[in-house]
Amino acid sequence: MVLEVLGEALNKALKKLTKGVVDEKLIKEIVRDIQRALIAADVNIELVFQLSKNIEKRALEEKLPKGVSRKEHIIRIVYDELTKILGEEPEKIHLKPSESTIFLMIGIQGSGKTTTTGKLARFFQKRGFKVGVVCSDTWRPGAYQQLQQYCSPYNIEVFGDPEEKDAIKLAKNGVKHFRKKKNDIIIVDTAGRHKEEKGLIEEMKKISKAVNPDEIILVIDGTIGQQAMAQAKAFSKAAPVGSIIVTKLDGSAKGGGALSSAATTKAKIKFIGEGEKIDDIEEFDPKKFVSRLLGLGDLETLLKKVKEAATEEIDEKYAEKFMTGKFNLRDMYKQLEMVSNMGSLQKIMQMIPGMGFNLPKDVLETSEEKLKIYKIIMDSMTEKELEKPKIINYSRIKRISKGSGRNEKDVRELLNQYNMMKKMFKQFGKKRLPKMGMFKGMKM
Ligand SMILES: Nc1nc2c(ncn2[C@@H]2O[C@H](COP(=O)(O)OP(=O)(O)OP(=O)(O)O)[C@@H](O)[C@H]2O)c(=O)[nH]1
Ligand SMILES: [Mg+2]
Repeated sequence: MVLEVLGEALNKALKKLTKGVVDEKLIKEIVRDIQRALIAADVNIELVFQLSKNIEKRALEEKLPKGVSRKEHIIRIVYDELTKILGEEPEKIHLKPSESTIFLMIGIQGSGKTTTTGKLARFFQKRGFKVGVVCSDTWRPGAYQQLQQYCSPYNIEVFGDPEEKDAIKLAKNGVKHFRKKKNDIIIVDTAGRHKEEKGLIEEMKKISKAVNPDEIILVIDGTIGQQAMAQAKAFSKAAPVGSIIVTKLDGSAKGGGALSSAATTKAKIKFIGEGEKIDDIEEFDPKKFVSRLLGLGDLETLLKKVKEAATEEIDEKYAEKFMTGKFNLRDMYKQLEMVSNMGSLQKIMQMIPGMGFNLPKDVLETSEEKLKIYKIIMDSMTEKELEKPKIINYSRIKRISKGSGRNEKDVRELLNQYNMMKKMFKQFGKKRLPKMGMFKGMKM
């Protein structure tokens, strides 16, 4: 598990909530514990103070949402504030739907570029993409073999030539080679060693010009703590860094510092590396990361509960939208998400007079796994498609499938579910449009 030390310390602080009365004294004590834990993880002092001030203020002043205890509320606040400093929403890497997407890996010596190149190649291969890897490192002895070692067990092709001394030529030829083969993704690994730093930056710029990457990925060693920001800024000056990958979070006590400081730069953290093995990489999702960090297995339940309290009163217009079949894909997703929490649609249906039958289970119940897949697919749709799913024809399905890395069957399944729900609701709506007032106060 990542950042164990920090996680344990935060967890211990929050555990105090379960003992004794939650009063101002205890809140202050917990905030102080959290401060200490974050500082120990090398999180920037100013950031720590801002964060603890926010937590304290909110914990003392905010009104408790209905049905939520003070303890739960404070955990929620800590979670919120920690998530905020890490960037809240996950940032995705964009892939070009119809031609090769080129990633250029850069970073200082030993930051983990080559390892991460292998990990990324495998990550995308697992999602159905054809990936090629280019070794343009002419400085590190055995650089090509190192890449081979990661890639060959998975039949990921590595382009390189240990005899060639011209890095720019290697990069260019490698990209050309994989373009010809119509690879979806081409990852170019570069050198971190060089005679001198200036030369390294120069070479990086030249390679970038030669291959014209879609995304420059900066690899940062997580053990450097809050210096990560300075490093990200220095590289961004030399090249338009599009995303950051922070590595070695498995063994570092300073990971919190590296993540929080890299999160303040323009380029966003999109992946994190948590080990030396090829599968030790994951997409960086601040919310998921924080809940894991806090070690709150039941955080999900808690968040649901808070959400439940907040959505207790459902919007009449929203209900009407459904009952008349005038909802779009986004509405459906929101609905499915809620339903998977508490079976609310069924409840609504049962409350409609004269509708004493049950809805087919598979239409209403969508597993969390499925929901995740739907979310990924919907992320690859345009605004127009989300609003008006009717326009999604075969070529759009193909594009969405490619962009999301899910197969066409999944895309079709999502659309089918939408159409089915729409049809069903339309029928019900026609039969008997309930007085919308009855939805008021109902949990959805
Ligand atoms: N524990 C751990 N080790 C890692 C991680 N990522 C990389 N490493 C190790 O860090 C060392 C350097 O990794 P490389 O991938 O060779 O780094 P590089 O940036 O390509 O290095 P140069 O090519 O010399 O610039 C290796 O021993 C890797 O096994 C990680 O996420 N966790
Ligand atoms: Mg390397």
